[in-house]
Amino acid sequence: MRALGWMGALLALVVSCGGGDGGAAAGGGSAKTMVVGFAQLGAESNWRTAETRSVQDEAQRRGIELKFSDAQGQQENQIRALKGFVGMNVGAILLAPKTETGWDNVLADVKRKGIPVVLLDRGVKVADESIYTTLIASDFVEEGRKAAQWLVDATGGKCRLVELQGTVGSAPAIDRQKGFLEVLAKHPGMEVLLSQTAEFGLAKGKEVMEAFLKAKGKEIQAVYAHNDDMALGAIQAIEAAGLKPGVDIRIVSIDGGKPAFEAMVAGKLNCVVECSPLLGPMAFDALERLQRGETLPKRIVVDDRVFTAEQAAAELPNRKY
Ligand code: GYE
Repeated sequence: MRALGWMGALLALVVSCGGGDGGAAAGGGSAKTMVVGFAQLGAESNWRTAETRSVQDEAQRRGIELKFSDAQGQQENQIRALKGFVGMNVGAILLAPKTETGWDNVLADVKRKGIPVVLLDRGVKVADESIYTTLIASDFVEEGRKAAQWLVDATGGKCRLVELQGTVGSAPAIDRQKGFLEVLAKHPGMEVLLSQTAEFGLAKGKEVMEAFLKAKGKEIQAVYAHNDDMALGAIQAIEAAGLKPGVDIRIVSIDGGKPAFEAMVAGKLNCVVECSPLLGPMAFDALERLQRGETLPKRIVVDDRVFTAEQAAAELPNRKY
C-alpha cells in the first residue's frame, strides 16, 4: 500500500470529523479517506466532459473517494443528488449548478447538516449566500467583454452579427451576454441581428445557425458563440450554406478547447476566449484548506486568456482539453 504522504496525514487528521463511512484506511492506520460528492450537471459539451475528467483524475491522484453523479442536464436530478450525498454523510460537496436559481432550499438543508458546498464553474443566485462556501469559476462577464472587444477590433467597430447563447438561466449564458453587450453599447456600428439559445450544444448550434442563415443570409457578418461546441455547429451550418466560416462570417467563441484550436488552425474560427475546465486541482485544494480550518474567499477566479487564429498553431500542442 502506498505510504501516507504529509498531505494524506493531514487529511487523515481532519477528515475524521467529516463523518461518513470513509472506506479503506490510507497507509494502514486508522485514517479515513476524504469522501466528496460531485453533483455534475451533465455532459453537454467538450468543456464539461473535460471538467468531469479533471475532478475524477485529481480525486484519484489525492486518494479522495469521489461519489459522482451526472444529472443529465436536469436540475431536479442535481437536487436529488445533493440529497443523496447528505444521506451518505459525505465530508464535502462539489456542485456545478445548471442554472442560477432554484437552490435556496436544498443548499440550506445541506448547510444545516454541516456539509460544505463548493460551487464549481457556475454561480447561483440565492437569498442567503452563507449556504455555499465558495465559488470557483471564471469571470464570465469579462469573457463576454473580451469576445466583444476582439470583434470590435477585427471589424473596425462595424459589424452585423448573430449570437448563440448558452443554456437559458445559466450563469455563463447570462454573464457572457452581459459583458458582450456592455462593450457593444459603446460601438453603435455593432448590431446584433439575432440571438437565441443553442444550449451549449454542437448539434443545437448547427440547427440554430441554419435558422439564422435562413432568416438573414448574407447579412450575417459574424457569430458570437457562448461556447466552442455551438461555434463548431455553426461552422457546419455555414459550410452547408456554401459560405466560408472564418472568412465570409467571422466567428468568436468561449472555452478554447482542442477542437476549437484545430478549427482556428484550419482558418474556420477566428478567436477564442479561454475558459479552463481543469478545475479538479483547484477544487480539492479548496476542500483541503477548508479541512485545515482555513476560511476561503467567497470567490476564487480562474484566469482566462484570449487566442486568435494567428496564435493557434503554436498553442495547439499545449491544449489539455
Ligand atoms: O463554457 C460550456 C459548458 O459552465 C463554464 O458550460 C461552463 C460552461 C462552458 O457547457 O461549454
